[in-house]
Amino acid sequence: MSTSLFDLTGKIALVTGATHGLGMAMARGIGRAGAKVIINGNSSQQKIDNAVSEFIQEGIDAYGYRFDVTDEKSVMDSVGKIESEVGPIDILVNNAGIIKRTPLTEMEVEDFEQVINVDLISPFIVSKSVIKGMIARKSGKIINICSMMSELGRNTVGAYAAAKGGLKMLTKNMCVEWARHNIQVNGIGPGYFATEQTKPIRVDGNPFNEFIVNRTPAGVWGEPDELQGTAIFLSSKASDFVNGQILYVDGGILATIGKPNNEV
Ligand code: GCO
Repeated sequence: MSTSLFDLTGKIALVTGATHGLGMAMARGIGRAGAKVIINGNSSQQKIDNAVSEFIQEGIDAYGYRFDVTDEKSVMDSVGKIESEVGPIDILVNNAGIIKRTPLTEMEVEDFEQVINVDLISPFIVSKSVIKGMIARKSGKIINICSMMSELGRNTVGAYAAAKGGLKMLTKNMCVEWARHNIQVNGIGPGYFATEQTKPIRVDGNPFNEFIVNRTPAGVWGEPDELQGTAIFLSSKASDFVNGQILYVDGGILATIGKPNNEV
């Protein structure tokens, strides 16, 4: 009998794009809270195997499944395999995502489409495969990983902002359609975190690095593990009446218009 509102013992969580970065950190947090964790990736089986063995060494009950989240048939087949081999998916974290930093005037249409496919359409595809079981069981948690770009634009990330802005509204619409089945659908909007994805804009000397530190009231880049608490909260009983919300974990970025460089 779980005693804590935040205890995920007995739950099964699928986290897409969880072989590295924020996805892996959130999957680790959800696992540490007691859930069985299904790690999805599509780049290499070795990366999936490495992540699974790392989690198992830490005492987390982890499994790995490689599938392309943009391929509906592959997703449906994989979800079916997961639910027969591991068990029903109680928690889905749609984390898999890509970014292409190119000015819109120079961006090829196929590049724009690829960002939309991975960052916006795949959460729909994976949720559509998982939701049938959740509705049948009248219980489920879906967490869509949004972004600062769900609220703000910036040069060179137009496709990503369009996708993440759309994912914010898709989250709200999933809530509207599925809340009646005791399914909670929320988003997490990470601020600027120190990951491989942000490495190119975080290197010392890159003006963007100083800009972000200055633009973030906390004055630092986030560390991936700092997303774990929010991921556990939105996966747990503690958030059973929270629905259609995007929780921004951003060190205060969205609370401020910023400050002059020389202001303390
Ligand atoms: C960028 C960054 C951002 C962050 C994150 C912010 O190029 O501006 O990569 O997109 O990764 O999405 O929430």
